[in-house]
Amino acid sequence: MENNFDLPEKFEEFSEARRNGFIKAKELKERGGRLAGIFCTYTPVEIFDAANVIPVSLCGMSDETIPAAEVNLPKNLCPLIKSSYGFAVSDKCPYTYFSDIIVGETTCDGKKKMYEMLGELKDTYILHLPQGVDRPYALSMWKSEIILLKEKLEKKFNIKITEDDLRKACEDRNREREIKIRLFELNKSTPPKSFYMNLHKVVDSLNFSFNRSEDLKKIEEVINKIEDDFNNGIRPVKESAKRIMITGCPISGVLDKTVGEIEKNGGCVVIMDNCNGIKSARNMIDENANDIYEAIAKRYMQVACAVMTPNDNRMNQIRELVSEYKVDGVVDVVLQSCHPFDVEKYKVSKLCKELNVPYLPIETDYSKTDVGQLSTRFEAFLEML
Ligand code: BJ8
Repeated sequence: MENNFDLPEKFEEFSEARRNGFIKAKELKERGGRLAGIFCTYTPVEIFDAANVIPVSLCGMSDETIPAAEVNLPKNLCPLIKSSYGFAVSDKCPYTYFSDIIVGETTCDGKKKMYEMLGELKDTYILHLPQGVDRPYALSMWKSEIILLKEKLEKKFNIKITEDDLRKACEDRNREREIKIRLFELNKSTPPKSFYMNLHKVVDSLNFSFNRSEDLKKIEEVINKIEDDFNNGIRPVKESAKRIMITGCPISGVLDKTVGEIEKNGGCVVIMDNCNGIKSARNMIDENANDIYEAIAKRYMQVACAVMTPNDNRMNQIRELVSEYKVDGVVDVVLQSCHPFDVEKYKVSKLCKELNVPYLPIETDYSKTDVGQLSTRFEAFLEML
């Protein structure tokens, strides 16, 4: 039976955030504002906030621009990389168009080489991430990179970023993380308080926010409304719905055929541990630390991504979330040709076995060709739980 996960009318504006953001980006530029395109959860957004530069997410979410990308990029590359480059090279992404600067990181090989090509189209700056977090020099290296980014923005925009600006930005972003976590925690209850498709639309709207404090207020209103409804006996999700956790690659480009199909087939995604989900909200910055740059570096080094080796943070995160969200089954979504997450499936499957929680790995791309096949696999997985 199909679940109804339409957003209540009041919240429909969250789905529109990306589209409305285009107009806001244009207006911002007309007012002389500054915009930066970013790609990754390792990006220390506090530096942009302190520089009064609005960071927007540039990750490609559709296969529409992949043919344009494949003119210059190999076909057997992850769709997220091809789509992102395709939007830039075909001038189809207003955010890229209006960005004063693009900032990427040395994460996976495909992305870091693609950034070099983006550099032909826009001023592109690359932060160099350490390859792992267990080396004694990793923290000081990453702190130096964060300071270099600050200096790059100061030079580019002819501004001075003060420590006070930075501390204020850290406080604000910590508050934002707390609100996002409150939103995710709605689904700790039994039954969960919302389908994940709805929660995703709300949280994703922040990737295109031009007035964070106002947008966060709206999100708090949504959280309160969902809680009030639940307390008044409204149950959008059945108690019998199997509780699914999604892990793996970012899935904005395959959301409908993963989360959507799971929820249409009678499951409920209670949490996503990936970069579209709770990964970007976990771990706070120590706002009162003497060395605020080091505090920022420490927080971002805890991001649990398969590009790090070892990546124990991800395993610990999965272990905690499976227990906290009472997960019945884990779905590991790997985008085609994503070697870091594909290889790491081995460790995730072993961990799930140890935790005694059924595990379903899937590999997909941005096309629509496998929607039916995925739906059948989710149906069978949910039945088996
Ligand atoms: S912190 S997950 S946003 S790197 S682009 S690794 S899917 S082959 S996106 Fe990521 Fe930052 Fe990590 Fe998150 Fe694979 Fe594709 Fe590479 Fe990707």
